[in-house]
Amino acid sequence: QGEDGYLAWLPYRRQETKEGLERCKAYRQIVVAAAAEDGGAVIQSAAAELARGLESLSGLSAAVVNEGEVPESGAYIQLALFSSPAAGMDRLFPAAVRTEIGPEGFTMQTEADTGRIVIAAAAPAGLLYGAFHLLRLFAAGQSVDGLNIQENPVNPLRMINHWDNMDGSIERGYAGKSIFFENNRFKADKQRIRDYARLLASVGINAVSINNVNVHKQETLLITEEFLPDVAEVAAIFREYAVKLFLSVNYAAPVEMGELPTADPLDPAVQAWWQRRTQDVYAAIPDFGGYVVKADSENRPGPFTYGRDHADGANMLAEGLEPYGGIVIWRCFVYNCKQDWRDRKTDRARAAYDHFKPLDGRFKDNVILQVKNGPIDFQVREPISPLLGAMPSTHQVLELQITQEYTGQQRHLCYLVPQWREILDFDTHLKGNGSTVKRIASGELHGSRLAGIAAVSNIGDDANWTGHRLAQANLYGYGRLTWNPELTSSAIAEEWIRLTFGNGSEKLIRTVQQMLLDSWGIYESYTAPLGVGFMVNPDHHYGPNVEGYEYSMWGTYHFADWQGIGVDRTKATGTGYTGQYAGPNFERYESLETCPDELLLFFHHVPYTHKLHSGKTVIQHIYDTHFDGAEQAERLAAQWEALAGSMDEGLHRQVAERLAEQAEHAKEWRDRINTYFYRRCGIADEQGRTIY
Ligand code: GCW
Repeated sequence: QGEDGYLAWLPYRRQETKEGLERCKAYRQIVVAAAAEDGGAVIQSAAAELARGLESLSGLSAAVVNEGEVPESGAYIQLALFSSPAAGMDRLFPAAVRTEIGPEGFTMQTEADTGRIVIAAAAPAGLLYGAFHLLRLFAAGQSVDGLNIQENPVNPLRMINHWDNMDGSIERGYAGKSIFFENNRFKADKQRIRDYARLLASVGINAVSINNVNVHKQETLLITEEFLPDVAEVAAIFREYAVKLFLSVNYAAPVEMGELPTADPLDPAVQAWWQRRTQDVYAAIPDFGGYVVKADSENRPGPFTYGRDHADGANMLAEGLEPYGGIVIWRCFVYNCKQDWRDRKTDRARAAYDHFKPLDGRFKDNVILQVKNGPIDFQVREPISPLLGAMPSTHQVLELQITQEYTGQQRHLCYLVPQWREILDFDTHLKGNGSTVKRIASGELHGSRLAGIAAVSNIGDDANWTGHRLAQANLYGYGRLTWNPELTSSAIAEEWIRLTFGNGSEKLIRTVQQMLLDSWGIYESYTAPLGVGFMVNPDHHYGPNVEGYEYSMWGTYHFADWQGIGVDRTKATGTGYTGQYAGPNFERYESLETCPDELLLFFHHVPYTHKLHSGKTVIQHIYDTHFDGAEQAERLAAQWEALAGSMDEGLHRQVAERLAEQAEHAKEWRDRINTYFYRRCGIADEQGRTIY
């Protein structure tokens, strides 16, 4: 049952208990009560998923039947749109319930006398999400008696961004090659894309961009007649699973394709060019999502070349998309990547806010700004970007990174859901207490029409999608959390484990859950102390290199000298970055007394002897966390070892190998970091452990 990991969390393992098995056996007929017109394909996917899942869970055949063939007696599952005249709909779902269900939500009830389970929704996507929800209950061995569920996704946009190139490579990909492209074309075999669409839909993802935000020569042509037929084919696959397709576009496309001398957004010829191209795109894909744009960022072209700003640039594209209901997702990852390391005034952390905040109110209504969770770049620990929520008149989405660029590259275990929970729970105080990032992401805080979360994918064509088998938990968790940011990290972990490994061994479930929950903290402790980032090897970003970026142009410094370390970003004496935060957060970060330990060196430059709230000095904290982190990485491997025999051998070995590598590599991190700082400051470890 999918031990190679291809089925990920959808293997629907045969139920282990008699009770669980009986339950699945009872529900092997799926009745669709909905008009076949629009959304028919999505409803068919929902029904087919239920049949496939129950067949696998029960070991008996299951079937989708027409309304006319409704079984006379016995339990069955019914999928019904509110608009359908199916039996008992008004009684089960009175108006008061229906009004609570949004366009992608669903409601579900088990009828007491018959055992019939009815999933109902306003639109097809809701039925699909309801189907996967019900399958999760069956697979987890839970009772389905007396169900009375109402669910709506909290975030309107729940998106995955791919950084796939058409040559088949994936920027920051750690799980093989692209499932979309090879040899500068689309892959002929689309089966894998369909299987991927299932995975995404099963956790509620509703949008995907398939090509890298760094749009190179070949990818620039994705919006042309050369590739639109292929794009349309892929869009059609995703459409069956209610996932909208987006493309990343090259801001300088009219120039790079040799069609215009300029890409100036205020030039009417440029505007007309994009309108025409966009018209072509919609002719091929009527429900196309829109464009994702990385402009004026890391050497990519953009409106700055023409003396225009980002509002000019984004609005020009938005105009072309507007007649079709398309949107522009404009990234805010804009900073000076040609900084002189000697220049202590320029602070990369400030850049996004400095560039975009003044433009609030100038963007068209179909533009969304995409803001990375931290002000620098997906480090294991960063403060929350102060730009999030700071533009009340502008739509925003939060950008997260599922691919583990800076968190172990899927060779180390790092379950990121706890980090994302922290981000979402962060109180910006922008509109008083409780102005959390999750309320900004959902659009609720500022009443935004467009809002949500996007994240960089961690999958490739490795048999198990994510390289490290346990890294599947991050993709799963991202979807679930984006659907409902109130779900806890531990509940999501348990769901994923039960779906992936089955319910057979309580020991396995608890062990893997604990490993996942501990892993982010462990990774942080042997890599980046107290909010310092970028102590990694340049370019590929894997492995320790304390000064790898210290004298570079990328603006990512820690300023360690013989006396101290950290970046003074205070208003009083530093770069003034703290001033971008609202009142209470500004005060908390500005003052050494109140700045939380884990972010201390992000905000302050302090002597190695500075005492933390924990009571330790900075240098002793560095030593302790690194010794401890390496030990804990070893413990992870040992915990996994104890599970040998409780799962397929090949699967066990695959993860064991990665954990062994992690434990070894954690020692390298420990010794490099500890030795570097010991040599810098000459202060001995209080416990006299070996430092080189
Ligand atoms: O994290 C950095 C990566 C780049 C990436 C960039 C971005 C796609 O190192 O590889 O480019 O961010 O987010 O645009």
